[in-house]
Amino acid sequence: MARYLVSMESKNAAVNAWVTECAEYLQPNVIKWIDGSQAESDALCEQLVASGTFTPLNPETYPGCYWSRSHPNDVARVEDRTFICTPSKDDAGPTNHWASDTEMSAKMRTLMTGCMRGRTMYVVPYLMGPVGSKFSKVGFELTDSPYVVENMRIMARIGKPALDALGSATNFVRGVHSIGTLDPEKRYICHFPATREIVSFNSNYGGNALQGKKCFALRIASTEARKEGWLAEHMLILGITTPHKTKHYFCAAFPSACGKTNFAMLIPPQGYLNNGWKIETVGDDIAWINVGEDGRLYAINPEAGFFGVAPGTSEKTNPNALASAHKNTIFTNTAFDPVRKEPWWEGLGPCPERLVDWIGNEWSPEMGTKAAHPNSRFTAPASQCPSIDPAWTSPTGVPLSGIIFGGRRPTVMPLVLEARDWKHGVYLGLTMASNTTAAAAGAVGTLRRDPMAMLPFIGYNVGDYAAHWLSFEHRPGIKLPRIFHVNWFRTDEDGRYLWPGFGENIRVLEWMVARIEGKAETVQTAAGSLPVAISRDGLEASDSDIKTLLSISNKDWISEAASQTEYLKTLGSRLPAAMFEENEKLITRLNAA
Ligand code: SAT
Ligand code: MN
Repeated sequence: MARYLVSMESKNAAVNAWVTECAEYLQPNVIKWIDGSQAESDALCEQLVASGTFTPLNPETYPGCYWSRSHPNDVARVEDRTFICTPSKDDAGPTNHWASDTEMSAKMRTLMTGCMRGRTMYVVPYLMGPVGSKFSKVGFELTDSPYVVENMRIMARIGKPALDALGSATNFVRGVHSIGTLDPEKRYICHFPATREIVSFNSNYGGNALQGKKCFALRIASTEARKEGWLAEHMLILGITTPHKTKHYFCAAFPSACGKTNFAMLIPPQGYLNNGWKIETVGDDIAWINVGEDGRLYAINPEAGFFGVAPGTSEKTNPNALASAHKNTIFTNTAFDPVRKEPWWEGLGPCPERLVDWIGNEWSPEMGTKAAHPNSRFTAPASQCPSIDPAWTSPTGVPLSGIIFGGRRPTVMPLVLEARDWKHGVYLGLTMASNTTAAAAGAVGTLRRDPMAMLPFIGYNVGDYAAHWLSFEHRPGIKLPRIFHVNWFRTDEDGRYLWPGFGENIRVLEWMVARIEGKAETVQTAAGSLPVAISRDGLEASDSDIKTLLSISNKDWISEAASQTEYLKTLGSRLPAAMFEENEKLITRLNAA
């Protein structure tokens, strides 16, 4: 190439050819290869401060931390601008926005021609998964956003570990990202599973722009997982140690902003701590799950950091998240205390005297607006989490004893129920629903079905996805974990939460562990198996609330089952008949009860 004097820092010819080809149409002024070093990070942060994108925080209380604001129109994932690009619409299925791969590819090429003019293009090699794990995978993100580079540095293993893992292989995920003009009308988040390509344009926000996360680790990876016989899921991973020193790992799927981070970092109540219970964190958002040689499922966390929701995070609700985010952390769209030079958000604690809100204006409580955006985030290294599990970087992953599904359900769903078997568990996951949150653009607080909390992230046809989950039952020698459904968000008629949540959620895990260890009884209901009782020692909850939480209303469930039937019908012709059969069995059980 004549126009760019690209010094190729990779020894991989396929990488170099692709970077050169992209630079030709993106037309950056400068190309900078990211090596992942501290010196490189220091220089980039200095540049981000000079340009006003980063405000350094208090070096005593928040060393190495920065406050940042996005464009006010660019604060969440944009599901209606997110596309799965395949030859046939049927491959993307009824839950995705589809575009023809050839058409979208050509369109993005045209739209993005020259978009990096006058800018630096950073070449970010990144590894998803622990160093040395055969389950880890390599991607490259070409981006003109130093903000993205600094976030990727926390969220993935960037630079050398990725180049080392790739070696001379050519199967890296090819990602192109440009801030463009941030024009929401021309915002595109495109996935090309067949060629392992990701293109995102006109957004600088988390899930749209940090391509390792939802784009690669969920949408592209889920497509590959199906072909290769594993699972890429929107799940936290936690370990629980019992007083008799047994340890169990769980994966749990909740939609965005439903408390995955809090659950993954749960601090048990004092009585539980005294008795020797311990919770440790492997990951808070994504799990890649493979079948081990012993037939058990093993999970790795493909990420290296947390991209957690700030509002509501406090010493009381999640001290581990706060501790993780007290150094080397980027705060995006929180409020800023200009006196203490600290971030602030609703729910953190007392409101400081002076505040700048997430839009950049002086703010006071009388204004009636929120100081921090409801989807404001902290990007923090997972290694800084006090509860991080010793096995969080284990190349083999951690063996799973249980899989948990859950959502925000003010009614219908009990605190916990156990699936009757794998098929029923898959059905519970596929039909799970939740009240929407601020993590995605759109209305907040309306009930939507969200299969396995993967609705925005399944990279292929949801019917094939259900079939893939079901197929695990037939794998030779498989030892499947139990499947549970939980609901921390049950309310009474006045909207009061019946369950205290947070640390007290360990009581539900305790019951699950007892089930797994064969030590707890259940009540069989039409909906699934419920606890006879859960431990209430030291729990502040009334008998009647507990009774509501641990029972089902047949009347409510009959309409729930009918709504599930209607939902299954929207999932298209590839949905396995087994899912309709589960629905029919549920209705039969309810009618017999
Ligand atoms: O998609 S993000 O990574 O920005 C956050 C989320 O919705 O889980
Ligand atoms: Mn998520």
